[in-house]
Amino acid sequence: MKLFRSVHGLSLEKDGQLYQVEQHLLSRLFRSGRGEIGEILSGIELLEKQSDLRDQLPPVLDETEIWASGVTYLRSKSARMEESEKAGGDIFYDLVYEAQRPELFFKSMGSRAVGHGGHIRVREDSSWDVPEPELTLAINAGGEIFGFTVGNDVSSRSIEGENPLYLPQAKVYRGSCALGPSLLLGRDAISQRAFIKLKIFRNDQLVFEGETDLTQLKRRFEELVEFLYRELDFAHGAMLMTGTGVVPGSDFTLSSGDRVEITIEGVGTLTNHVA
Ligand code: DO4
Ligand code: MG
Repeated sequence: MKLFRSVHGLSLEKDGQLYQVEQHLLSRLFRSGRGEIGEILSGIELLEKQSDLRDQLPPVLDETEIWASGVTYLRSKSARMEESEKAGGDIFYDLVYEAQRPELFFKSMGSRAVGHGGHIRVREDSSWDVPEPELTLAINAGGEIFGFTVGNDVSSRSIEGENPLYLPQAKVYRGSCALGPSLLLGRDAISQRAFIKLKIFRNDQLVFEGETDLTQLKRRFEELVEFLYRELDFAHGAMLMTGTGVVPGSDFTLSSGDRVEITIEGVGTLTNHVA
C-alpha cells in the first residue's frame, strides 16, 4: 500500500487502484505510539475511487522533523574524504564510517520539504552542488518504522568541503530537501536488496547515471532510529534519510533546469527540477 498526499487530500494505492482516504490518517500514523501501527493500517477505510493524482505534496506532516544520516555507504565516505582533504577534514569521515555512533544531522521541517514534481535548489553562494538519493524512513512517535519514501538530500559539496563545521549550511537551505512521491506502508514492505538509481537530465539529455542497492548500506535501519530517538522525543514522528551511496564525479555540479530522477525499487520515483 502506498499513501500519497496532495493539495486535494490523502490517497491510498492498493492492489493497483487509487482511493481517497480520511484526512487524519497521516497524522495518526506519525503521531502513533509503540504497537499502534498494525491496527491503524488494518483499519484504513477506503473512500471514493480516484483516477489520477495531481498537485502532490511530500508525504509528511508540516510539524514532523526530517533528519539525515551520513557516511553510511563506502562511496559517500571516499567522496567526502577527497573533497575535505585540503581542509584536513578527511579523517573525520573515515572515523565516523567505522564508529559505533552514526552521523545524524537535522535536515528540514516537513513544512519546508519539497514533494514530487516540486523545485529543488542550489545555494547562490555555492559552486559545487549534488543531489543525494536516499531511502528515507517514516518513523512514528513511538520510534517504530512504518513506511519508506524516496529522499533527495541536496547538498553543497563546496561548502561542506571547505570546512566540516559548515555542514548545516551545506545541508539546510530552501529547496534542499525533497521527499516523495508516496509512503510505502509497512515495516517489511521494502526488499533488503532494493536498488537506488539516480538519473540527472540536462536539456533532456542524460548527463549522469548511477546506482547502488541496500546491501551496501553499512547500518541497520533500527540502529539509526535507536540513535536518533535515544535522547529526543518526536511527538509528530520523524523522517530519517539513510545516506547516499551514489555520488557524481567531482567534475559534476547541478545547474538550473536540471531534472533529477531518483528511483528506489518498490518505493517509487521522485522527480524534481532545479529552480
Ligand atoms: O557528512 C556529511 C554528510 C553525509 C551525507 O549526507 C551522506 O552520506 O549522505
Ligand atoms: Mg546525504
